Amino acid sequence: MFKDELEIDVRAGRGGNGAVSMRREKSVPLGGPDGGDGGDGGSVFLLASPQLNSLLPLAGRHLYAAEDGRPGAGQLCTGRGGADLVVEVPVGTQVYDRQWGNLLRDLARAGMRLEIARGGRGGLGNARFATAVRQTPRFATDGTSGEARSLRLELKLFAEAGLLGLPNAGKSTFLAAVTAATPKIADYPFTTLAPQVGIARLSDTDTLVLADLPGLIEGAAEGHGLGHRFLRHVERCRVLLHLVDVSDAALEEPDRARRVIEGELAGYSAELACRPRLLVATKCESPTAQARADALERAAGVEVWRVSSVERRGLEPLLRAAWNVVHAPASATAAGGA
Ligand SMILES: Nc1nc2c(ncn2[C@@H]2O[C@H](COP(=O)(O)OP(=O)(O)OP(=O)(O)O)[C@@H](O)[C@H]2O)c(=O)[nH]1
Ligand SMILES: [Mg+2]
Repeated sequence: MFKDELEIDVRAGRGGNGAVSMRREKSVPLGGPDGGDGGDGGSVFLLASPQLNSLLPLAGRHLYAAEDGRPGAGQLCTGRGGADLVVEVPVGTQVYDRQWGNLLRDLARAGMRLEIARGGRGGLGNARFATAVRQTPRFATDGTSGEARSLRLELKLFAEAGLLGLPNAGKSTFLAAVTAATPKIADYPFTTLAPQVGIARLSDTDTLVLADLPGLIEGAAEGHGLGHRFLRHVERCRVLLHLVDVSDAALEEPDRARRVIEGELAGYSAELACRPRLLVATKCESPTAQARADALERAAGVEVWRVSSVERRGLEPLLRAAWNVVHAPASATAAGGA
């Protein structure tokens, strides 16, 4: 199961009240005030964790509340502070205020921490209010309440390269061939129901994070099929690998398949439509598949990368090309586009 949208409430702890207390000791008959302060309430934090890649683990609960501070006590005892609550969310989670709809923070990197609701302050004990003219104050202040917020969390996966294509194009097989990921693969459309991420190792130092998406179909931008709602996961990809099946068993003529996906990208957002792309002919094994790849290249007018995930052919040069786009200087990437 995968979840990329979630609404939760967060509430920080209340500060403990300050205490009203007078010192009582045999040796000190007229003891002064000794009421201690209340402890501060705990805050709620969100922490971007690379261990998670879905919001699902958070869905079991609606309210995330930190602990209240304890009240102060006599003998100048300060109440214990309430414990903070740290809620782990997947890297790439965007945090919106549900009431106002604005983006509060994009937890885009592992380890990013956001104080989303600050704990209330502890109240002051009566000892704080003693002065030369008011030696026995009989009052203290209450702790303040902690912040509370309603949030909408939206996960946009963090991958450098996104795999796009019609259902059955061979996206998941490609991901499985170049990374340690084990996506479900089958010879029917819509095998992949949720995005999957894998990391390809090109060398000891070079890696490429790839996301496999459910297949897109014509009309996806208007909500057909599954693909459109997952397209946001490639919004942050620096390069898109557009996979087209050129085998005898292809469901669609390759150039038409290509144009369907191009159309859906354009329908989704102009920004995504001009993201750098590499056009990839998959299942390129037989001579007829090679011929179809050649025809695709002529029709598209861009270079076609020929691969076979099953025979493990053409994979490394394609990964290297994608890596080069990702790591190209920003200006070159912006000017690129395929
Ligand atoms: N011969 C051959 N078959 C392949 C290759 N890559 C994928 N296939 C087959 O194509 C079918 C679809 O592969 P998937 O990887 O599930 O395709 P997908 O694009 O992820 O499909 P959806 O998740 O439905 O969008 C499976 O039967 C695969 O075995 C390849 O390089 N060569
Ligand atoms: Mg798939």
